Amino acid sequence: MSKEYKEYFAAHVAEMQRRWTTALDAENLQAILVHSGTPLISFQDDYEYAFRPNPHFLAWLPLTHHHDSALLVRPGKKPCIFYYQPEDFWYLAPADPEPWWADHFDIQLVNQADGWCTGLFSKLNGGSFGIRDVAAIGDAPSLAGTFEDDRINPRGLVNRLQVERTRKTPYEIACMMEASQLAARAHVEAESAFREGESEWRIHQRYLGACEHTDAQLPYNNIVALNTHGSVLHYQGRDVAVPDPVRSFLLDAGCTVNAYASDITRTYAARDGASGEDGFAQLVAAMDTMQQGLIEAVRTGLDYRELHLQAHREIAGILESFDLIKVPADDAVATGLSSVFYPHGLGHFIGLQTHDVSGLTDNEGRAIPPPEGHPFLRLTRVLEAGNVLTIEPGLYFIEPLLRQWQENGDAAAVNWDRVEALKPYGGIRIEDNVVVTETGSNNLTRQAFATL
Ligand SMILES: [Mn+2]
Repeated sequence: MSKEYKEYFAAHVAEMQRRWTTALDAENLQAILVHSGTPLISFQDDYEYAFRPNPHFLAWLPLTHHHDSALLVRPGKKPCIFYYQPEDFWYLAPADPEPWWADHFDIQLVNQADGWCTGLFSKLNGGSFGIRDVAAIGDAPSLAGTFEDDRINPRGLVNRLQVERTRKTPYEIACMMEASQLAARAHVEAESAFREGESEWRIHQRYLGACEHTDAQLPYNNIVALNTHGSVLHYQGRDVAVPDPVRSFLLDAGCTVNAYASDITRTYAARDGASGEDGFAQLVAAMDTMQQGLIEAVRTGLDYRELHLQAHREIAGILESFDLIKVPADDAVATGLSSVFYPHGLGHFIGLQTHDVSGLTDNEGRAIPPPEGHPFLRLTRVLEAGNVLTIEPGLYFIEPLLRQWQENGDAAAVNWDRVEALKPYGGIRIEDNVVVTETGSNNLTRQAFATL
């Protein structure tokens, strides 16, 4: 269908140069130094925490584990990377730069962690500006020794660069498509493990095996939930014991390609016995149809808050038609009852970060608040072409929320017998990753499953 990401990389770097030059002009600066980051070592130990490079660095370079390097961006100049490649016999040194990306950069190899600093000053001496004309972006402690406070992560500049990151280039979309394909393959393997009666721990291992990721390479911690664990929204366990009976399986898991994420959720009913009688499988099917309908509405100019509220109305409609509530759907939304079953937001931007930047601000950096009563919505923008976001409605039987409603809400509005019957199944979430286009949207997730 589409070209490989490498074929789009030259155009991506050119677009990044154009965007950053515009931001530099607007902020009256001459250059930006982006530091990839420095590993954090645990207290009184020699053990490093899992390292993730600065996403502003990753937006230029596919160096997903590369610390203590820095990139210098100046208008009209090839971007220059101070590429940290120490001689080390404790750790594997970073490989030599690969031509497909390296050809677009001026590469200076440095073998000291602060080598970027010497390199930066040699560039300045040959130029017509000083260190005060350079902004630094990153969290490396060493930046503070070189830059004054007001030049490290200046708010106006960072906001401009983050807003640009909401508009994905063809290279970025190709990376995310590949991340979707990897994750789809791993989801299919995980579903097989579930059908074979495996534990959460084993299902997780089968997922990792299918996508050839380590845990640290995943964009976020997989949610691998059997039965009631599906009602814990960020369930982090990996039970080694298999519950009896197995009723349901919720898997929220993604992959990364060049640090670009996919974020996919599927929910399955066990085929043997009870799930059919209680209507859980039918409920999953109804949620899937509803989620596809929401994606139909995605296009340039749509206020995402409206789509979130539409999801509430539709989920309340499903609750009504499955006899889980005894009030009309509109009442369930108005009283907050729909939030008992669906307490999170419809979705979020996705890219170099699973919950990608600028979802809650306009293009000028002003906050766009979520609708009243919906504090967890992470995306409140009007959509633009090139945005990539998730659509992930859910319906859960969450013990503490149900209890609170029973005690403080209109208890008679709920059909408690039906709720009790479905509670052992945990919950349902269906999540796809969608690219906004001029005329509609492009569903990376469904395409990825279809091409397996
Ligand atoms: Mn998500």
